[in-house]
Amino acid sequence: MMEEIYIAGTGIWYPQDKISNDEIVCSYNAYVDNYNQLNENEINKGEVAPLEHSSTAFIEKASGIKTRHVIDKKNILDINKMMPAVDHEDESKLSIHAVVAIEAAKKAMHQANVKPSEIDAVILGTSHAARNYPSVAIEIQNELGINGYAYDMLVGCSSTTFAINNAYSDIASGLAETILVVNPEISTPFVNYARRDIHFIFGDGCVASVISKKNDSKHSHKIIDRKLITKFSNNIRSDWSYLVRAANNEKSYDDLLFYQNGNSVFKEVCPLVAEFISSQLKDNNIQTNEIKKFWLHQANARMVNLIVSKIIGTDNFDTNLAPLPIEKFGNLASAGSMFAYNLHNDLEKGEKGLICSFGAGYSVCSIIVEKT
Ligand code: CO8
Repeated sequence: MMEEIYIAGTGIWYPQDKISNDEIVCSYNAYVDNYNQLNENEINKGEVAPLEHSSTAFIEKASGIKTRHVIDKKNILDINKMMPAVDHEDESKLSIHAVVAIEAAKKAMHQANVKPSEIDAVILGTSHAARNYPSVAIEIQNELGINGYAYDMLVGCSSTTFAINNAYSDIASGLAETILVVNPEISTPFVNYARRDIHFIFGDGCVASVISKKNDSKHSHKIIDRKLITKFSNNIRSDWSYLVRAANNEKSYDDLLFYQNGNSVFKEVCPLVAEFISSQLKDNNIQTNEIKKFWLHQANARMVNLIVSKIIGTDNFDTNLAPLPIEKFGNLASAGSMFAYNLHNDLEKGEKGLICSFGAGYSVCSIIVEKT
């Protein structure tokens, strides 16, 4: 018989700075007015297209986002900067990814009731590598005094669930008994705040999870099934890379940042994920009404609601069934689904829930769990 493996505890970190829709729109619109004024002659001659204002009403209707927590509100809203201020990283201090991951990891270890000495590995999954090497996971392992091995992995918005899946596989194979998974998502340095279709979407945050054979925490869920799929798409891309320094063809930094065809993502990913989850439930002989919580990737509130309504066959359901921390935190890239799990961890013993990420790749990972 396959051994039982649990999500034994989780912890989250998010910055204190918070930006409302009105604040982000006010900053963006000031940038637009300034741009249009500076380019007035070219705009009048029809040589440059004027920029259009953003709006709080559009953001709330299109995404469900009301606020986002960020590492540096002041510089993001300053129209002469439009990005957070961060330091170059080097050996003189812990990397930002390590600092926030350690904060979240301490809470996860506390919930899981495990000490660093009981952990056999650290897996860090994130959408953006902080550097090429050494792995930030090894830095975290060293700082927390964890033995065994550690490594970083990148799977866009599915980095968290894919990392949990790796942890499960390593435990199931006997390589480890307890693994710390950390998912720092410091996205705002990579957001182009001068783009109307993107400026409102992302926040910063980090989640950590302890995956273990050990089950002596009141927060734990047994992992029942995992299912993964990837399908190549150019609809969510970032071409930033170490090759940039040597590239022959000219591109601006802005061209290398995150960009997406959000509408196509919406239209293609919703049916893909709904069918994927429905077939997973069928394969496991689980009725849709047995799933008491859908902790889904927080890219867009409409997307979460559409996917759940396709799975359960009605759009008449309570947000309690599919929580939406996106309202407060914005899109936290891969950390979103486990943020939802951490903040809405209220199933009764024996009840089932489903964690599912989806995003760049495309990549999807769905994990069915049962409250112990
Ligand atoms: N204010 C006013 N109007 C606007 C704005 C704005 N801010 N932005 C766009 N509009 C306009 C458009 O120009 C368009 O006008 P028109 O009809 O005249 O062309 C109209 O509003 C409608 O635009 P859209 O069709 O684009 O609007 P949608 O209803 O599709 O909403 C969303 C846009 C919110 C982006 C939506 O498409 C969405 O959420 N899609 C899903 C995207 C998604 O899931 N992406 C995954 C990204 S996360 C991920 O995979 C990890 C990546 C790593 C993180 C990167 C961090 C930097």
